[in-house]
Amino acid sequence: MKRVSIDPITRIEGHLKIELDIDSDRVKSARSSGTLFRGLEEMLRGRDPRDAQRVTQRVCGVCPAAHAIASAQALDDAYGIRGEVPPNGRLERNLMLGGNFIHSHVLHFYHLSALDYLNPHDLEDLQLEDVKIRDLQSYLKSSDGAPFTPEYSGDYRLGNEISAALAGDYLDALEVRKKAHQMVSIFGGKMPHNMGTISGGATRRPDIDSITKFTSRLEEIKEFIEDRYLPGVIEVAKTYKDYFKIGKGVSNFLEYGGFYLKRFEGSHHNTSKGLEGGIAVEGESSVREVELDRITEAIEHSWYDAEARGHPTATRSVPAVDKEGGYSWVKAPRYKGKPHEVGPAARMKINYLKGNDLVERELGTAMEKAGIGIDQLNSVMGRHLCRAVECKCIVNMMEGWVEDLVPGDPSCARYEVPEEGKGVGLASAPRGTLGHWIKIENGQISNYQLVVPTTWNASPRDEQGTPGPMEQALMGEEIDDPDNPLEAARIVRSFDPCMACAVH
Ligand code: NFE
Ligand code: MG
Repeated sequence: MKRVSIDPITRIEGHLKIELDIDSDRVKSARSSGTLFRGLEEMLRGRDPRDAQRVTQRVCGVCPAAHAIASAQALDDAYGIRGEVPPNGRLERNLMLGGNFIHSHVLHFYHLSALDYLNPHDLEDLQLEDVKIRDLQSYLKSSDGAPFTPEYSGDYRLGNEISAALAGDYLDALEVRKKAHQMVSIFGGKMPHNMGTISGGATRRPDIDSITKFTSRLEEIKEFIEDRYLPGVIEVAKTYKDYFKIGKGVSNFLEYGGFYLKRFEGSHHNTSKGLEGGIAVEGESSVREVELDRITEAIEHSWYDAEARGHPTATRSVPAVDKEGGYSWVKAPRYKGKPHEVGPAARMKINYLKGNDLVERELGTAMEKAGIGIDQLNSVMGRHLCRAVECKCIVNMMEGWVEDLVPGDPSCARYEVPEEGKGVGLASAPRGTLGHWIKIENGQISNYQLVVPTTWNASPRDEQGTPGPMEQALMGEEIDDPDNPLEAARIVRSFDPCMACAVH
């Protein structure tokens, strides 16, 4: 048995350590460890509830719009104004979140993952027309390759032509990310950490200027997503088809759903959403409803005190630094006691099975082009493919939302801030499904708990000793060279882990 430690695993957000026990070239056991304590939930206690939207966005610079919406909706719920958010406020929230999704998915594929498959050094001696790529070539020749040097490299299979196209897209993706950030800031004031999402709706009344600026960027981005990102992912997926069999995690997928299409209608579940929620269990063709009271967090192997165990309405996140058996600052969220994978693969599969027309069409086409079936989404390439398909679906929906804005109409409800209350805010975030739970007493936050996408995926073992989704995706897989565990890096990165979020 050989123990391999990847610490930190690079090109993700935050600090993640992966420990593997490898025997006869196979992973016998895997441990995922968040190595940083942050304590934002504890910091929120005693603050003005309206600070939640500001503070919780600081959990992360990559998905702040998701935290903004979850916290604003938790406040809407606690204040009893969920149904009063005007259409402009609802649409602007969707548009800011959509901009954040585009940025995050494009960042992940090109700047965090593509170098697992594309070796920029292959390009050094090619005769290429593209000026930007020629610049990249001369840069690579004059430097030690940073920031393109992958730590775990090899098994490069893409031909020169695809590699050159992807390298060009890698550079153009930087510009796309900038435009996506600008889109969020048109309604949010700035990005990351927008100021525009507040309880009651959003701060900026849309006008012709903001709508035009938003639309022009959306159309440019759309071209990139449809003509380059999605086809690029399909090309990589076809070349690495074996990775549709590698990295299969748990057999349960979870999503609450997000992007409200109508005014809030009594419950999150009943309100129609651009991407619907549910539970998809492998081998079943129907999707089950999520029962929120069945969510718990285990902490037997996390460095937290016993108070942190249970449902997010009844826990605190008190650290227990030297706890025996602990190996992570990430808690272990479970649904009905079982680990569930969250993220684009879960969301796309759930929406496909529920008959969401847009997802059915786009995912169906992409699966056909990649030559796979629905069960293969639970894999390294399945996750990449679903992320790109989801990006295309969201851009498509955003075109409708921006058209529905009514210039000059209010974007926020008027309300009184009550002294007491409790609420939940649920949202889709780029890496999966997100929940915020708030309790207000004497005008202050008395408790605030977040259960975050990467907390689900990168969770450690629970009280039964059941490993988390990413741990299970690693277990049983072949590692050709334990000194260069590139298969493990590819599996982990396919989840797009964000450890800043996971530990919060
Ligand atoms: Ni820091 Fe996040 C997303 C949220 S993930 S990126 O997407 O919420 O855990
Ligand atoms: Mg939490």
